[in-house]
Parts: sequence; structure tokens; C-alpha cells
Amino acid sequence: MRQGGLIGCGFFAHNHLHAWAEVEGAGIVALCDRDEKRLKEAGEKFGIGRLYTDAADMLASERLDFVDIATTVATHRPLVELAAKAGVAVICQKPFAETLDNARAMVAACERARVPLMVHENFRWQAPIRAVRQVLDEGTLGDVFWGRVSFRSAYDVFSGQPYLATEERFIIQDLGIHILDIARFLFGDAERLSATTRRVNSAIRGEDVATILMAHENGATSLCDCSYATHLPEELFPQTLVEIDGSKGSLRLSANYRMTVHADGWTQTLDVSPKLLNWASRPWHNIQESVFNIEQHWADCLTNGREPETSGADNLKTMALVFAAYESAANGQKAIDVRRMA
Ligand code: NAD
Ligand code: 89V
Repeated sequence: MRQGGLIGCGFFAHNHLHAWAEVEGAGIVALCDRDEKRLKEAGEKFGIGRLYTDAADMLASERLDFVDIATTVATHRPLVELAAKAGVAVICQKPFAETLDNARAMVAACERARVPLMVHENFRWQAPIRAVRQVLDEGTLGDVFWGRVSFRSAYDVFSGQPYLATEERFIIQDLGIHILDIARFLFGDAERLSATTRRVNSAIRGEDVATILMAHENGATSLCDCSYATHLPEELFPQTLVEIDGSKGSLRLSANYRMTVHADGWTQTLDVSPKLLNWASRPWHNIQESVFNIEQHWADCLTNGREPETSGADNLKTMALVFAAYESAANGQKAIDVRRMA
């Protein structure tokens, strides 16, 4: 079994640890958090006794195959570079970096050290999103010319993740990043992008609404829209809805994981709900299952010497969309050529 050390035992890391306990071929043997209370709580909850308040100490004392970095963005670069220097493979949570320069530096550090690097970009690993991708792969819709990836909610994310209310940048950096990555996963890389943003909730610092229009290399147009200021009759957090039109048919991933495919004169509606893993809880179970899926993917990649889907190099392209969206919104929706950025 590949042995991992987890850095950052906060809000979301508990999902990582539940999932690691079920992954085949890899697991967590040591924990690190600079907050001793959180460290001890996680150690007790998951039965892990090798505990460190300093990541360098953990890397020096343990024989690790990989580290799983689940801290917030500001610490990603020093921690990734530390692991690379120690010759240890790295998983890093999203958002990978606060700047493209930092993202490029982390990719370069891992390349120089010849260690695998995966960004924990898990939304594309959600079962409903994989189901949509399978329909595209089967060619049922023909040539895709239009798509929409949408996440609209009024769920209180700030109680579990208070830093989301105080960061200068909010929805694109935290949530839009997933939505943009799904758009790349479904429609391929983008050439041009333009965006608008708004802050509706005056109690937070950053933008909580964003609408992003992209022209993809394959000629498709997509719309990524996300909001934490949208009060709906049914709160759908954390569901991502998808609409796709192709030359032969259309697909709609609608509320409550219902996927409707219409092509060649027939219509089929499927339930593509995620599994409710035994440690998961609604409504987070969709995200929680995707954490297990991406961790299992990492273990399989280490075993087979394959590059992870969301490698550091791949994630530079998603990060480029994030920064392009902020640049466009700050400049009156200016069209940005994203190929020059990644
Ligand atoms: P958090 O603040 O609750 O936890 C972070 C933990 O890291 C804290 O306990 C902190 O003490 C520790 N830490 C920070 N710097 C450290 C260092 N240098 N060494 C050791 N420990 C350190 O944050 P969170 O809500 O758990 O989010 C963590 C990351 O996960 C963020 O980047 C967030 O965007 C991401 N996240 C991802 C998803 C997803 O679905 N992919 C969901 C939620 C959060
Ligand atoms: O997935 C995430 O990154 C979370 C949330 C779904 C709340 O936006 O921060």
C-alpha cells in the first residue's frame, strides 16, 4: 500500500480521511496540522497516531510515498515545494494557486523532482458528471455546438468555511473553478472567454455571482454560471446542472440528478444519482463520493505509473480560465485570449 501523509486537518480534510480509509492501494499513515487541537481530533477520529504540527518534520520522520495537501490556498506553494524537495509525490487541493506564476512554479518544482502532482479537482469525478461525459463519448449527441454548466444556490457555505466570506475573491476562485473545469472536461479547452461578476450579499467581501462565456477550440460555445445569491423554491446545493446541444440531440442534467437525453427521435431519462457512501451525509454526498473517486484514481495512477487526469500541468489550464474570468470582469467583460495565459 502507498503510504500518505495528510497536511491540513480542517473542515474538508475529514472527507479526505473517510475516503482514504476505503481506497484500495493507498492510505494515510500520518497527519499534520499546525493547529494541535484539530490535529489531535483528527488523529483520534481516524485512529492515526503519527501526528505532526510541522510538515517538514513529518517529511523528515516518515517514509511517505505521497502527501495530500488539504490546506487553504495561501500555503499550497510552500507545501508543494517542500514535498517536491523531499522527493515525495503530491496531491494539492483546489484552488491550486492564487496566481498563475505560483501554479507554474509548483508544476515546475514537481517536474524537476520527477514526482507526480495531482490537483484535487474533484467535481469532474462526480457520478452525474461522469454519466454526462459517457453520453458525449458515445457520440449520441453528434457534434456538440453549445453547452451550459450551472451552479445556483443560496446555501450557507460560510458557516463551514468562514474564510470564503473574507477573501477578496470568492465564487470564481472557490466554486467557479470546479464549474470551469467541468466545462473543459465536457467541451475541451477554451480559446476565448468573457465574464461578468457581482457581489449581491453585502456581508461578504468577494463576488458571489459570476457568468462566464467561452469559445472552445472545437467550435462549441459554453456558458458557466454560478451564484450563491440565488433563492430557489428547492435548494439544490451542491448540484451542478448541465445542458448540452449537439447536431443529433440534446442532454439535460436537471435537478436531483435526472439526466434526459433526446436523440434520433427518442427520449430517455435516467437517474444518475451519486452513491450515498456509508460515511457521507446529504446534501454533500455528491461531493463526498467524488473525493473517494479522485483518491482512488490517484492510487491507481501511482500503481500503474499513469498521469492523473487533473495533473498539475492540466490544472494550469483551469487556473488560466479562473484568472481570465477575473481579468475580463474587471475590464468591462473584455474578451480574453486564454491560450496565451496557460
Ligand atoms: P480549513 O481552514 O478548515 O482547514 C485547513 C487546515 O489546514 C487548518 O486546520 C489549518 O490549521 C491547517 N494548515 C494551514 N496551513 C498549514 C501548514 N502550513 N501546515 C499544517 N497545517 C496547516 O479549510 P478547509 O475548508 O478544510 O479547506 C481546505 C482546502 O480544501 C481549501 O483549499 C478549500 O478550497 C478546499 N475545499 C475543497 C473542496 C472540494 O470539494 N474540492 C471542498 C471544500 C474545501
Ligand atoms: O467544493 C468546494 O470547493 C466548496 C464548496 C462546494 C462549498 O464551494 O468550497
